[in-house]
Amino acid sequence: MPQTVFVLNGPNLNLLGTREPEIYGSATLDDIAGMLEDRARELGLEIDLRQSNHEGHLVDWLHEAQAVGAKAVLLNAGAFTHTSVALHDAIKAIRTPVIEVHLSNPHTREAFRHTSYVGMAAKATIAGFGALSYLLALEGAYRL
Ligand code: CA2
Repeated sequence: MPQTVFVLNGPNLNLLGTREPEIYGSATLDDIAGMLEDRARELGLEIDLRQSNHEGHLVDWLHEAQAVGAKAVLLNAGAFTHTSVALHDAIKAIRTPVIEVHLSNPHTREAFRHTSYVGMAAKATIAGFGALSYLLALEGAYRL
């Protein structure tokens, strides 16, 4: 049975590819899902990609990742990255490794994006490569 990698996406990422391509690129979340699924097939992994605009859904899905024995979670928590102690605690509460993912590099942007409650709890962070950040995070998850 292939192991599953959860790919969890937070608020507004459902709009990816429709606005602000200069910051986030032109790939949609479906494009990213397709790219990850192609690579996952080669690696013998399965992708379970989800998006929600609600913080509690992301918390529940982190718990679920552990409950179903997922290999890893790739987490782009969107703006919750910079605000959510609940996500920080959820990452700490599970043993499943969580890799923080960002399309942009938050450290080159506004000061309010420089703090990451997710990053403080995550195993690793990949940021600034656009859609490729997700693929690089999958490569990292595979090697864990
Ligand atoms: O760079 C990233 O991946 C971010 O997680 C994206 C978040 C932002 O709040 C973080 O600081 C960095 C924002 C996602 C919003 O996505 C949009 C997609 C299309 C149009 C507008 C927003």
